[in-house]
Amino acid sequence: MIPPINRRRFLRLGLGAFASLGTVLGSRSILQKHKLSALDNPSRDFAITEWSPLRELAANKDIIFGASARFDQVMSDKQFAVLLAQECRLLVPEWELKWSAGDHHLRPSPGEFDFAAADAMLSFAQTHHLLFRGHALIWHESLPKWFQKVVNHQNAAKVMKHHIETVMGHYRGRMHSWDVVNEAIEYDPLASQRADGLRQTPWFEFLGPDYIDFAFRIAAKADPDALLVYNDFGLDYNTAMDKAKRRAVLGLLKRLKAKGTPVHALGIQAHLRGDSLDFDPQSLRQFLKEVAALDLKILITEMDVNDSKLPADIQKRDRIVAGVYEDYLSVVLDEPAVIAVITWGLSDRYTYLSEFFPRADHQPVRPLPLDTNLQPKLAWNALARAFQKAQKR
Ligand code: 9MR
Repeated sequence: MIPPINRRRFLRLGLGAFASLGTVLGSRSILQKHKLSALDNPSRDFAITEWSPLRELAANKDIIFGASARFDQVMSDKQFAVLLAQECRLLVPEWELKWSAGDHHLRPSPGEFDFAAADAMLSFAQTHHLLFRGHALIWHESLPKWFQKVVNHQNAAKVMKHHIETVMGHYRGRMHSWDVVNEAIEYDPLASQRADGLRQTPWFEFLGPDYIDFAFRIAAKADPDALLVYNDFGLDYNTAMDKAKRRAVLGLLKRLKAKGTPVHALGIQAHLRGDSLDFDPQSLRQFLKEVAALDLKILITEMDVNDSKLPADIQKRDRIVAGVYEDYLSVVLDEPAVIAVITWGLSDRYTYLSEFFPRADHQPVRPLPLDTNLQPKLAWNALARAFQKAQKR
């Protein structure tokens, strides 16, 4: 999770001491505003020639289009569920396969597994011919309260093995892919003490850097049919931090491949920012090429465009967001190793961004392809156009 720098943290970091910083930030924010207005091109055309569901437009190029959703959304909102089944070829539960998220607990206690919600989602997926994807087996977030009390150096390997074997075993042969390890590189690898940038998670602390290899080896045995994915964020832009993250992720993947770890794909989350000025097609292409050269597939796993800093005007905002979708996808879909595009939610009706990154003006956020009334926005057109322009895999 990206920690916002609030005033208190700002002061705690000691930055408040620099009296001149206010002036610097002031002029920088004017410059930023000026550059932001350049992001909007009112004459940019998102016209489309074919109104087929995204799943079909993507499938024409052998690309999988999917989205995440939650149990309560799929079960209680019929209108939404219809759209999900219509637009998507793949479904990934946003909470239900994590150890513990929101009010859902896959792992209520050390000895228990509650598959009811994820099972219901799988059955929805099967009824509507959607592939099912698992997220996430080994992650430092969304761990249950008991984890800290129960798991230690002595039993961590056993706990990990038991979790992966039980959960993957339960869905064996029925999953498209699994995020086996999620976000194992530090939020900012530049600030890391370690050259490899590995994040200091409980798993790392208990088992050392080899926990990643260990998890993948157990996973490969538990479900030999599933595509095994390493998933991470912060890989999208040409900033110092994202460049360091790309380097660290590539390093990790190279080490895993050299060891013969059964990792099959990189998941690039692609939580994009509508106000970023740091998108650089060439360096992104290069990164994708280097990943593909390791004989790995690539999945875009959690795409959305954060519009919290964009102008309030909805036409403008939607145009900028759609532009970000189209610019990004036109680059990534040029790489034949990219086999799937998954958005983190399908409709603005349900997006984690409204809780995690609300707008200062309290207007609803608009980061996804469908609006709150489930109508397609320009972002939908952008996805459709990108699939139409893509080469067949
Ligand atoms: O969208 C998810 C939010 O509802 C959960 O509270 C949170 C913790 O489980 O996770 C969010 O999803 C994250 C995903 O699992 C991993 N990548 C970043 C996503 C957004 O924070």
